[in-house]
Amino acid sequence: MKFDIIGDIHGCYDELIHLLKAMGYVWENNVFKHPDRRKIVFVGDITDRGPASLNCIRLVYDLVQSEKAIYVPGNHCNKLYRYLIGRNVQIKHGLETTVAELENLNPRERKIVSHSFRMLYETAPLYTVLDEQRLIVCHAGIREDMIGKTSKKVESFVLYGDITGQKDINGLPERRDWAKSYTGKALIVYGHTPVSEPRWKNNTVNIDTGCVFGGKLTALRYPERETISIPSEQPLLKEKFRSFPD
Ligand SMILES: [Mn+2]
Repeated sequence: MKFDIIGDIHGCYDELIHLLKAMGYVWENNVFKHPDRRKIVFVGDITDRGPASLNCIRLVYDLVQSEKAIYVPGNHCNKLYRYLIGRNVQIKHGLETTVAELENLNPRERKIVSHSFRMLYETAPLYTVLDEQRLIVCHAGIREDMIGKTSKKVESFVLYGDITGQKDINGLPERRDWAKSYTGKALIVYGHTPVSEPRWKNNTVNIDTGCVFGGKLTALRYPERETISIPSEQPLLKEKFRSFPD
């Protein structure tokens, strides 16, 4: 099986459609299909901040339902899910855009899209192990010793990365560079931390190229290990991108 793994979308629906078409997916019988029967894998954070989060939910839900795609959740997905099941979450850091879209719907439409997202989230694996354990897709990363496990500690790492609990000089949560010490054989494909170009490090690749911050939406084609990107239609916010010393 061949895969096209797509980075953090954050409501950038138009760029997602462009990317799927650029990779050869065709719209047929109300679903995107690839003539070579490739499968899409989403790294999570499909909603929040961008202009069309609900369309992203609808499309990802339909693709997963029709077994054309696999979805793993990101931290924004986790928070939206908790909001939808009535937990007391803070409506900020991008969630406010998705909530505003929901509030613009009539109650029936709102119920449908909320139900779709809840189903999507509840049936999603925390991360996915593919191609006979040669490929792992997870939102923020995973340590080699965590592969195959699903404890609370693993969940936190997969959703938020290797956080220290401290803030960096820009006031953002400090994240350790876990990829730097990864020595595993499986290729780990992840997102979560916006970088201006896909970042390869020790058999890991970060494909969150900050589409919602004016970067680009990137996919990794596997097993080819080639990336393809679509430029963002959003204004560029340079300060949102991180760089890593090698
Ligand atoms: Mn994230």
